Amino acid sequence: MTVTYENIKVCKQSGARLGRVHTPHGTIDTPVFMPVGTQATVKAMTTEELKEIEAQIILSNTYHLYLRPGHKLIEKAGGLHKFMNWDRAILTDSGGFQVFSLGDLRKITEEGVEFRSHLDGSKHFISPEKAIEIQNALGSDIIMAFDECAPYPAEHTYVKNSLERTTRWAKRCKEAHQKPDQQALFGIIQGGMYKDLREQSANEIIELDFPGYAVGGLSVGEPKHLMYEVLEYTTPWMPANKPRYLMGVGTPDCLIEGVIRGIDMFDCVLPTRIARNGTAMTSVGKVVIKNAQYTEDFLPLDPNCECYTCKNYSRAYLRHLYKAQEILSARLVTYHNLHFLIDLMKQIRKAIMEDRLLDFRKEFFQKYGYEV
Ligand code: PRF
Ligand code: ZN
Repeated sequence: MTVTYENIKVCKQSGARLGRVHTPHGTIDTPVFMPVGTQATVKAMTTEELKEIEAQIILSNTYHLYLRPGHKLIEKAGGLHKFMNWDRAILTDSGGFQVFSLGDLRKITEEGVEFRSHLDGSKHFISPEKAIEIQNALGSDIIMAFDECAPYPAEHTYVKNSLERTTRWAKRCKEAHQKPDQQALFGIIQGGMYKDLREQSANEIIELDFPGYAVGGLSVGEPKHLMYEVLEYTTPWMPANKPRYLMGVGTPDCLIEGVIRGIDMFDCVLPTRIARNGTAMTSVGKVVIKNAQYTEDFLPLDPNCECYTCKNYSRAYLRHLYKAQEILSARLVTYHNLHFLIDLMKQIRKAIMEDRLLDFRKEFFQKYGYEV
């Protein structure tokens, strides 16, 4: 098998999993946070910097790379790893979620999704087969099935039809996959916030036997307690010997709660996006660096952080850079935020190893608070 999951232990206090995911481009310690590099770049970070902060896997997007610069060009370059100079693992999302987010610009049929490019309005069609063809050309280590993510809220009938189509599409993805020996195709469980539909989707997708499974359709605007509830009953249906990936989730509190409910992998644009808006995640909660209170604050962004940004620069300096719209502001805060989440996962793994993840959660929330 291309990608395998090796369990190291289960936390006696919380049931969380500590493990390793082996890929053709190295081993990933799980639970893991995957920085998002939508356009073949984690915005503002060089691949050398990603290595410095010990990123083991990054995520990229089929939809964006297909539109620009085109998967054929990336294939000519020798694949996505070579094109972007990243020799560690890459996961690509199938484009399903991105295309569905286009609203009026798309039309869904059984065959696939017709949409207009957000770049120039040109017409395109992505089917399950096309999504796999693009990901085969990109050469990422983990590729995702082409799914439909139902909106929230949505009627039971709508979600049922949508998950059943997602199952049919997952089958087509599996049949279209040309490189199962080089790239692992993960299935995606949908079903919205309905327990019976999640169970149906889990059964149907797991029946197709993928090397890993994702929980999709969460973090789409529902209250957090609902997402936790869905995870709580869904993960026990997922095989223990394969990786479990929660798509598009990456606030510190959701990472901890997801791990406690048996998730191994996460991705989210949040840390990189808010960094560019001048917001840092720190051990004592969020720091909005543009606020006047930091004008003469010569402490590091996070006094408890060991990262390059915190070792070398003050909040007052970072505030100045942000106010002056200097690009270094985005770079330094992005570096810190990604370091913060990767370090949080490291602390989570240590807490699982020591059977004290529930104690860790309590301590973390006391310091960080619940706000993102
Ligand atoms: N499906 C896919 N990508 C995704 C999602 C999904 O449901 C989500 C939901 N939060 C984020 N990214 N293919
Ligand atoms: Zn830092």
